[in-house]
Amino acid sequence: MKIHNYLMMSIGAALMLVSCGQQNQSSNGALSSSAAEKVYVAPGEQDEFYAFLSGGYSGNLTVYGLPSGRMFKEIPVFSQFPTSGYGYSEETKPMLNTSHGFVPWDDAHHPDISQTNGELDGRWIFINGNNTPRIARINLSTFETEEIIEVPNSAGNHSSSFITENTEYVVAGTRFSVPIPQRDMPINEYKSNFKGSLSFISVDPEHGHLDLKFQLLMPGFNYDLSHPGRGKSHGWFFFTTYNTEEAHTLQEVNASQNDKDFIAAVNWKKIEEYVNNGGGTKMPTNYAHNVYDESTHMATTTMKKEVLTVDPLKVPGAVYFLPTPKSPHGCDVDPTGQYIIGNGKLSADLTVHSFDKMIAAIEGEKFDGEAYGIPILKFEDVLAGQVKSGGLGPLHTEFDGKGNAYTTFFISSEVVKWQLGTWEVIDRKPTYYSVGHLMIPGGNSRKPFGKYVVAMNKITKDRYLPTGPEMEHSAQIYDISGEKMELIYDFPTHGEPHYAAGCPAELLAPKSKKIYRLDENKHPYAVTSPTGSKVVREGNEVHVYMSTIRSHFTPDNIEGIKVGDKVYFHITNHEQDFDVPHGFAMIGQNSSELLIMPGQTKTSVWEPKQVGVWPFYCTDFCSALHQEMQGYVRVSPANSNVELKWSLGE
Ligand code: RUQ
Ligand code: CUA
Repeated sequence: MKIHNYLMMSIGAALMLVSCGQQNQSSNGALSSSAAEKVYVAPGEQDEFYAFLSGGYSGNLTVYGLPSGRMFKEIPVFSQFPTSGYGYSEETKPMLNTSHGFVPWDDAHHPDISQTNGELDGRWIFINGNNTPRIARINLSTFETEEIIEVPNSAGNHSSSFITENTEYVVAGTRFSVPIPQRDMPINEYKSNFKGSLSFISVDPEHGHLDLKFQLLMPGFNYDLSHPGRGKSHGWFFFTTYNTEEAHTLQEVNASQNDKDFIAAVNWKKIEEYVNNGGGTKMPTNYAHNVYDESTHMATTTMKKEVLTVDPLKVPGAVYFLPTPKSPHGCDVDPTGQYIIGNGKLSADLTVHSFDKMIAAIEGEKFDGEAYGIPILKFEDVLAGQVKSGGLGPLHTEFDGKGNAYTTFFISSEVVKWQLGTWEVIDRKPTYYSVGHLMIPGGNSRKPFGKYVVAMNKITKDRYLPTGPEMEHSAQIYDISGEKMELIYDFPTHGEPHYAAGCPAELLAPKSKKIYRLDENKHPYAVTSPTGSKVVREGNEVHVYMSTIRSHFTPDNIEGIKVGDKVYFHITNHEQDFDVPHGFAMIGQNSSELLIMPGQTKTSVWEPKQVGVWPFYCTDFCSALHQEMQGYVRVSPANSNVELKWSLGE
């Protein structure tokens, strides 16, 4: 596939590594000085855009700057994260509860930033957990995960988490169809028995709180990706499907039989109305809803027992199928809301449907049969055009807001720029290598910021210094401000980014939270003044109410703990200064350290198993006396009568 030709030259003490031989990479590629200037953000200067890249199998979300490609943060979402103690602290453990118990990992794919009137508003970012179906909401002022809702009756939560243009709903569609409700049955009875659920989760406009409003129970296809209508098509949602064959084994052959699969067009406004008028059927189920409260610094889990399901046949006019070749993957809607693009991954051409034509065909009742009672529109009646791209394996499309679309091709490893309306290919540039998703800031909105496109690639190979058999995935930034795309930068990512969301820095930076106010701390174990520190025994449980400030813990000596106790360290950080967290780590604890933000309280549990005098310390280098920030706990035998006492400076 490519030629590796490393030429190593040592000049004096310097070692230069030059990679050449890639046919398409000419001297005016990423190494030219004008390209370097385009991505150079001088020391002390800041980036123009935030980019949020999903972490795929890392379960988290990473934050980068564009155009520098500098990584700013990893936001823990579905995975335990020892760096901050997320999923380890008592306050955040409930975030990872599900109906399957504590699930400390997921496969996070598609972030989407909240919108108002179809434009990014920068309040929240949503992301899906693909494996144990969940949707998370992250607050974009604290950059913390605030809410995770499990999605019942779903499996492989992939056509998610996309939002409607006023953030009315975050939508989650199932990739796998399954028995609904789940039950013991032969797998080969899949066909016509399994169902695919499309979930509409409402978002409270004030606080962002999520509520599973209704679930549409669709035929047993695979629902791959989705995007909302916008502008004229606001009120509709579009889902690509594959495996309309309803195969249950050897999918690579059996799910590729049909010449065309479908894009499902769902009129959610119509279904919302139906549901608001008492429509739908309540079904018993069990799913977790986890909410983090910023004032108590604590998450709680509520198990929900019921879901409202909707049979599409009960709401005439709500769902239609648009035939789309050939096992389409990406389902993308242009900024005007007129064009719906199906990226048929086994097709050479891109299929573009017209919203106006779709409405006309529906009104003219020109159907081409039905599938399980859902009308199928005629392909020719809804087709706006086809892009004869010459590429192979189209996956995803984004838009620049200037009438152009950019589609990734996995097999031919390129980004292709084409024009909406004329369907003409304008430019194509190779990616290194095998691009999956791509992202233009605001590319999934009415108002994209078409300056850069970021390609996220599946294979890295020789792009960076080798790091053993596994390389981090690579991303590439192209300048798209001109007629032709220009590759200007390469940077490594973390996990496997499937999709990203970007927005102008000025939308988020000014409102980014600096501290939590100590006088607003409502944590039940908070210590809001240093004199409030204490140690309280309740049977085998010991609660340490601890405070920290540069450079000590109060208390720092504790005696009277016994083997068999369960010790809760509730630590309040008394700093009220930006970017001064303190850490806490206890020897031998079966957990991670904690990072406690200014004004925040977090709890770490320790169950001492050995007699002795055991140290704890601050893990974050917080001052010149950081190494002095430490203390001891004396652990006595289970039957000892050493008195409980604590102190600082005695
Ligand atoms: S989607 S590229 Cu195409 Cu989840 Cu991964
Ligand atoms: Cu506090 Cu180091």
